[in-house]
Amino acid sequence: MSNLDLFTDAEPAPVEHLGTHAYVLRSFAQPGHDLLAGVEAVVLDAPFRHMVTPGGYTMSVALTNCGRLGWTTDPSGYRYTAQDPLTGRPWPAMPSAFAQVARAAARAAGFDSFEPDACLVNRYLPGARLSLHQDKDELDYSAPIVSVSLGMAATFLFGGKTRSEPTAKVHLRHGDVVVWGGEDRLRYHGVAPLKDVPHPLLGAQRINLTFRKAG
Ligand code: MD3
Ligand code: FE
Repeated sequence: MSNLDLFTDAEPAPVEHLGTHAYVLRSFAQPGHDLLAGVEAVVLDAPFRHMVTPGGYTMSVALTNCGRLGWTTDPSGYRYTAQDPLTGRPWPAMPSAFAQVARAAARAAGFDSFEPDACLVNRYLPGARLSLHQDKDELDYSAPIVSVSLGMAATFLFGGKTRSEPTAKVHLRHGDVVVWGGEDRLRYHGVAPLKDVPHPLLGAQRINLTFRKAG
C-alpha cells in the first residue's frame, strides 16, 4: 500500500462536526497509546458481564468499568458505584494510557482540563446493539464525554434532544474518538446492531471506552 492510499477521496476529513460541540477525531487513538493492553488488564480484574436494566431487559452489550466510579444497572436502577457489584472490590484503576488519550482528545475538541473519574468499557459481539438513550446519570453535564472505538466498525446513531427527532448515522472505526459536550451533551444516541466483519487485531468484537466525569 502506498502512502497515498491512507488518504483517498473516500477517506473522511480528520475532524468532523456532528453538532456544535460534538466532534469526530478520526484515527486519534494510535497503536502507541497501548489501549488494548489496558483493556486486557482491566478485564482480568473486572470481567465483562451482561447487566439487566430497570425494565428487566438483559443488555446485549457486555460491560465493565475502570476508574474511581463505574456505571452499573440492575432491576432497581442505573447508578455509578465505587465498587464492582460482581466482586465487591473497587473498580480497577484507570490505566494511565486511557486517561492520557481522553484528556488529549478533549483538549483537541476545545475542552481543556477534562479529568475523567469513570471509564465504561462496552463490548459488542456481532448483533449487539445499544438502543437510543441519553447519558443522564452524571452529576455535572458541563464536562464533555469522550468515546474511543476499538475493533470492528459500528454505525453510531446520533439524534436530537427528544427521542422522536431523526438520527444521523456515523460510521465509527478502530481508533476513532468522539467528543461530546456543551449543547450536544444530552442528545439521544445509540449503536445499530453490529455487523460481523472481523477486525485484524480484535477479531469479531467491538470495544468502546466511554470517559466521563460522573461524580
Ligand atoms: C452522544 N456508548 O455507553 S459512547 C454509552 O459505542 C454509549 O458504546 C456508545 O452511548 C458505544 O452510554 C458510544 C458515545 C456517547 C456518549 C455520550 C453521548 C455519545 C453521546 C452524549 C451525548 C451525545
Ligand atoms: Fe450513551
